[in-house]
Amino acid sequence: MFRLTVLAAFMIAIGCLPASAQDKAKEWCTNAHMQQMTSQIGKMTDAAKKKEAKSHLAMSKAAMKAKDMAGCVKHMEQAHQAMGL
Ligand SMILES: [Cu+2]
Repeated sequence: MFRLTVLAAFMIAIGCLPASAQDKAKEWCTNAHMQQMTSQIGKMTDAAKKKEAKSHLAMSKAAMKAKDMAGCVKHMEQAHQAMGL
């Protein structure tokens, strides 16, 4: 029952996002992408931008864990920006 409630809340959170954000959430808000981001940030040479990217990635990860897909996408976009993507 609890699992169902969590799943339902998740579906609602996804459903509230615009279609483009839903696609982004599916692509970015995954453990695989988080790992990819961590390794890419590790290769950055600009210390200030690296720190910025890291902090946005941490917030994106936290949002993902909280099933906050809108927040996850928002912070991921900011992390990408700091990385110059
Ligand atoms: Cu990313």
